[in-house]
Amino acid sequence: MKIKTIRVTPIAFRDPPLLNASGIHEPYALRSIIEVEGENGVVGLGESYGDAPVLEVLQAMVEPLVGLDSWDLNALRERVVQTVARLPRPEAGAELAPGSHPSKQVANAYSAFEVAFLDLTARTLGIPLVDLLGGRVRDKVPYSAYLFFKYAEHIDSPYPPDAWGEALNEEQIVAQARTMIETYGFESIKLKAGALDPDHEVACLNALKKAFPEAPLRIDPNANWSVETSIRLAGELGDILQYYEDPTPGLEGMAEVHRATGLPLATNMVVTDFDEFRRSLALGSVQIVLSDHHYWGGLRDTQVLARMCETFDLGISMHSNSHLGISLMAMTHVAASVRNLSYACDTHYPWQEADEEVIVGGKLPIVGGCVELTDKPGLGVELDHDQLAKLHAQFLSIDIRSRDDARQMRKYKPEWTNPKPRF
Ligand code: GKR
Ligand code: MG
Repeated sequence: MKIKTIRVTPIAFRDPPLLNASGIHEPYALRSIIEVEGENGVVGLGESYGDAPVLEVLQAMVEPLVGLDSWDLNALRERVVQTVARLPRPEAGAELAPGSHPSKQVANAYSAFEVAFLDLTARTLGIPLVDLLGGRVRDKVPYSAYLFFKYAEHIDSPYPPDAWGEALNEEQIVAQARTMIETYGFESIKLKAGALDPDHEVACLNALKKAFPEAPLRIDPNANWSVETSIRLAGELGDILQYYEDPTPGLEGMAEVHRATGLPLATNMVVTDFDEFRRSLALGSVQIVLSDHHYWGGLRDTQVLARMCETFDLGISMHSNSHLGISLMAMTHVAASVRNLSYACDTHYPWQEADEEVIVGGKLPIVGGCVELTDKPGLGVELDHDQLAKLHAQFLSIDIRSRDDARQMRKYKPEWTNPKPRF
């Protein structure tokens, strides 16, 4: 289907004060919503990062893509490559979202439009998007309870505090897990670590094990622990971990931790493209790759990655950043097409507010820990234009233009710096 018009709309939605290795989430997360309209009037949807450097590329793509056929993903890639080559290369920041790194400009712009192109094609054909990916091998995709240490409220948000409350100790983190599990039925638990004292974080994971003995557990310090700390704590974690996610920086560091502990290591930080995949294989750095179609280069490259993981006997699952329902459905469609999906995927979705979804009908249900695919065409969701306008107005009303969790943390702790690793 020939493309008539493209719209890229930056939005901002509330994000709770979640702690991580870099600092703390800002009061708003940024995304871009992409609409690709065909000559038949059908609109394909996409969702991606909303940080300024990414947004610049997405907006620069609007004109070169008009007139292309939504089938023509090779031409899409070519035009992304040409456009990025013409733009100035942004500086790298302190990203926890690898997708916003300058080296990912092509991969994430391609991905953002690939989803929307596939959605347009599938809607035009009247089939679910997953059918363009070879069809579903499962009807629903499992996600995990993604726990964060957090403050009770933001220092600088005009909104009242979120309903989750503070989570800094064992009792509070168990309560957070209980709410998440009771509300969404998650069966696996991931604890975002690298924020507080590592021994305290391990004590919290042990408290989770006690409270939810059946749930597979993961801990993710986002590479904020030294090799030494990672190995020492593995001694206490070994028996209760399903996998150890990015304990320490670098492919070499991860390989050393794996050699010393024998634990399965997962990553969304050291294997973020096929070149790193190759180097990781040579070093034995990771045993599970957490894919993210937003920066791996789309839904079809995620399938290629899954095949590579199968070939080399690695596990595969999915990483997430703060996102809304269009991304959740794109993740769900691709995960439903991956035969060897080995673990429940990550999602930040429960952290987003019910009145800030951009799709018709509000937030998508997560039931029994899963998101279910329907037989509706494309991604199976429609854009709510009033909500889009509201969240775009919110974007225009704030001054955040790139995610910076360290800058936000300095509002609480002016001396905050980010040595890597911190512990
Ligand atoms: O949202 O604070 C966060 C996470 O730390 C995120 O930025 C990471 O990219 O969720 C991610 C992860 O698994 O590393
Ligand atoms: Mg991670």
